[in-house]
Amino acid sequence: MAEKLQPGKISGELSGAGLRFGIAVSRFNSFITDRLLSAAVDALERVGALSKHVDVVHVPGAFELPLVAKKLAATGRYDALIAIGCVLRGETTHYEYVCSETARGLQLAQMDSGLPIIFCVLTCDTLEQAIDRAGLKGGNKGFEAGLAAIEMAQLSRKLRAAKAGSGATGKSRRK
Ligand code: INI
Repeated sequence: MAEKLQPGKISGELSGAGLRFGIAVSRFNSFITDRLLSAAVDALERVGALSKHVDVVHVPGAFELPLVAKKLAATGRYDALIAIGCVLRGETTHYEYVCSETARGLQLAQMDSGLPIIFCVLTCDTLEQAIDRAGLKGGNKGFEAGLAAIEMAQLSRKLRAAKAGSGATGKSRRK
């Protein structure tokens, strides 16, 4: 009978010790983004990240997040970035442009740089929906983003180590 397959697992632990994070946060709808930022910082703090290893950069609106994320990534200083914004649907198509270009720009920055960039941009129809996601009914997406940043930073480290041939799974390779 064939051996039961036991795949090697590579996962990112939730430990922030020694990791550096950059957070880009938009001032537009700061009533919401301030709450997302506090929760993201809280998540980083709870898993052992240090103040001196977390930088926060403010930008005018969500549309400006991709460029700043790209510049932060280019410093080589960080293990992961978090982009925080809140776009609310208005009467015009402006909403669609801001949402799609922000998402596209952040994904491009992430793929070009190879640095994890966590997407914490709320795109909501109403302020009420945004409030729900910034700590009222739907939890706080900022906290989730903080945890995602830690996990992705750890995972990236392991995959870098695996690439360098140091056995990221902790299991020896079977011959
Ligand atoms: N920016 C936001 O972050 N959220 C919004 O809801 C928003 N709306 O609705 O217009 C918004 N617009 C500003 C945009 O992000 C840029 O800062 C601006 O266009 C200057 O480039």
